Amino acid sequence: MKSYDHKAIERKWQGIWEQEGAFHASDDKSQPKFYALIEFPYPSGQGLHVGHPRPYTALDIVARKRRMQGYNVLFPIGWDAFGLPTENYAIKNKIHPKIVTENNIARFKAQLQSLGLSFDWSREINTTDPSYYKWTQWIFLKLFEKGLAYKKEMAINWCTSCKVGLANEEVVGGVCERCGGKVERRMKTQWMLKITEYAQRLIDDLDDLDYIERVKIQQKNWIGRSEGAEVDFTVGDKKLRIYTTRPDTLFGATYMVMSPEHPYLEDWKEQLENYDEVVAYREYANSKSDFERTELAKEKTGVELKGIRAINPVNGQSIPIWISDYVLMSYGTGAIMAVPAHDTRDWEFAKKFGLPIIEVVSGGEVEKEAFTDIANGVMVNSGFLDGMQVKEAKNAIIAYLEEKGLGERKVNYKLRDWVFSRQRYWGEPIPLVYCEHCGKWVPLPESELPLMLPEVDSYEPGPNGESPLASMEEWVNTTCPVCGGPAKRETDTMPQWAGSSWYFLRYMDPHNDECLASKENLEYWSPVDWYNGGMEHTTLHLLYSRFWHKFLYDIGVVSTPEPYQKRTSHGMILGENNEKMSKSRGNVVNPDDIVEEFGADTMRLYEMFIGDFEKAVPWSQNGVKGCRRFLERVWKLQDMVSEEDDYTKELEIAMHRTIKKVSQDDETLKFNTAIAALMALLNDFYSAGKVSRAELRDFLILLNPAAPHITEEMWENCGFEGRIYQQEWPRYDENKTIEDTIEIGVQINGKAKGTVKIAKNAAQEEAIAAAKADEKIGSFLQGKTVVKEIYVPGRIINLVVR
Ligand code: ANZ
Ligand code: ZN
Repeated sequence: MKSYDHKAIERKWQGIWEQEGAFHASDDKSQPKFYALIEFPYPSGQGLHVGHPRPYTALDIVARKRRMQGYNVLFPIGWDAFGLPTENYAIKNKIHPKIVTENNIARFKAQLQSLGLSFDWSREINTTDPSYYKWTQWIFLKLFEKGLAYKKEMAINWCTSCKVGLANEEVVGGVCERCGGKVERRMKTQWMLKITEYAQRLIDDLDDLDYIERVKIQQKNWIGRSEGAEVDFTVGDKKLRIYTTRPDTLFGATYMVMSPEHPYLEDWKEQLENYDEVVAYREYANSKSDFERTELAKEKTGVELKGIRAINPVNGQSIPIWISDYVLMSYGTGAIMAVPAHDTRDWEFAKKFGLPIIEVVSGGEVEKEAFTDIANGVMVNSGFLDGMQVKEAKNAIIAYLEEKGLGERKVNYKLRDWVFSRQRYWGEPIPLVYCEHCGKWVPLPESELPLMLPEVDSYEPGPNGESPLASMEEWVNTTCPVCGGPAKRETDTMPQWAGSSWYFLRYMDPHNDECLASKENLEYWSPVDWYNGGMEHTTLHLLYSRFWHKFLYDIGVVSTPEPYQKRTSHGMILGENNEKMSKSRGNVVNPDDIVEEFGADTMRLYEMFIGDFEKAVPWSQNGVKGCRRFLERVWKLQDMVSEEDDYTKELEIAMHRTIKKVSQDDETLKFNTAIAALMALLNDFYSAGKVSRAELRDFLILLNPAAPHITEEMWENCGFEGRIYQQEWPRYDENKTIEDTIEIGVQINGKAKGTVKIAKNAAQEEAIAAAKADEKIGSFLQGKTVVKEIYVPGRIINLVVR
């Protein structure tokens, strides 16, 4: 037999699949469908990272398996190609971003194709293609038409190095998410999308979705629903309204705090004895990001308003008013009642400025720290609330406030509207013009879409952060579609999140030029059945695209209220020493090198075998070699085939068990243990010294989704009919899977840490994989490197870690 030549085999089968259109989704809607989706890549200049193939291979396994189970599978790919890195590169190297994008895509595409992923390349999309962004613009116009896009002068997060406004989500730890540059506050007029109108539905509808729990939790926290009340305090002839989640503590309010940007401060210009000090403080606060302002740990600052005081509506007490940066204008009403006894920030502020602390919920020592436990406290010093539990007191005080007209029950959300303009070149033009005569923003008629991105000489933003489009007078000056008078185009472009907010719909009908996708196709393919992507996209892309989809549902474009039925997420691949892979650390593994030396099948298998799919794992070149050795042993099965056409008696149970195990594990993200089961079965073949045709046949099918090329080649070599990708997924008989299992102890560095259940005759790989997959054992391994694995059959597993 020839030796295992991965290069020849992989080239051959990639060519055949392409030629046969093996993985094209069919338009025959009589079949059951399955839509598997991965997050389409941003074609950066760095090319593919070894982190990319991990989720791609996982869903490729699912997609290939579903085809074998008789589904019409849509497993598409495309390019999320607008955005800053490309534009910055274009500016630096004086190459048009379009060319940069083309080159990057060509490289990415070749890399992805070399991995044998079963994408339907006939549906490839590109967000920068006018035939695509025509529909991004169309959706924007619909949002505009329904009043969900509006322009607002606002303080924005301004990245001083990218020279671009950032959404709150793009500021991480006070710096720019992309470049790590300093973020300042600036006033700017921006297009906004009213995602807040969908806040409640975005929470409620999570209930019916199969998202992994941590995604649901993060989305809920991000939307940040809280229940409380708004209450009016009297200040002179004005009512100063506050928002509180703890109206029960109203008797403990010893001062008020307003945001330095609160509009009342201007109204009080005359009354205030220290107006200058207020203005100076506002400037100081403005230089900081919201993140810095609200950080719990930071030293509290503030200015007392001299010359005015507030009256607490429930006890008539006169209390001082302060301004401080920790109160944001963008949340609640921009003013709070401060209850230092029961709120940590207020407590620190009161201690610093010597303000009184009055306990209103008993159970703590409020002179030492704020008492914030709401489950066990009882109300004190609170008039008619005394003796009540917190929850009871909350309802009682709200009823009282509502009855007296002093306030009302109120739900608030942390979620802010989505800042939808960027003052940059490489994005979708916003299809609106401003007409002086009509006195408003006027949408372009649909027939004028796409509004093409014009050619410019320089893509650099202007010195004050204007979009590069602003300097193109010829393009900017146009006529009003309504009155025909002179009008000016909007020169901001859309943020990178625009194109990815609906791309999964375009895959359903990518070449349609009448609509974003036909009704029949949308109905047939929706929703995406399984979407896998990074946890870092939970609060941005995932929320944005759910919002757009709900909007499209409301206007009758799509047929389901939610875009994705199931959402899972993968862990990162780290460098060998458990550090993040990066150029500066010199620990980057190039997937091309692995594919070249060991083959795509080894690469794929390794990335699935590397560890728990949901956790971060370090790369291991030895692990790669191990997977290659496994495939070489698989290859040699060709010399061991017997003439028997059934399962042999000896291996019948092992066959049924393995089919069951692989079938189930591939559904629950346990690709590593699925592969371990195949390794164990291979050992069984070797122990028997032979493999029957039926055994080999099903073994190859089970292995095919993870290692598609070698299995296709062996299928052909062994004279099985057709292609392996056209076969049916093997079935198992539950009665024939029953076999003795044993419970076995697991040690880490010689110390007993738990037990796992394994098959009595489990092979070393299987036993070790079961131990690693165990939740308890796994938690001891987090962040460690396993240097030695010992298995004493039937007795003990010992892992030596560093
Ligand atoms: C009085 C009080 C007493 C509060 C107490 C808390 C505990 P969440 O849950 O995040 O919605 N707050 C209201 N508006 C604010 C703003 N614009 N900037 C900063 N803080 C603001 O938090 C609501 C609580 O955060 C509110 O309830 C208010 O403080 C504060 F024992 O009011 B609380
Ligand atoms: Zn007009």
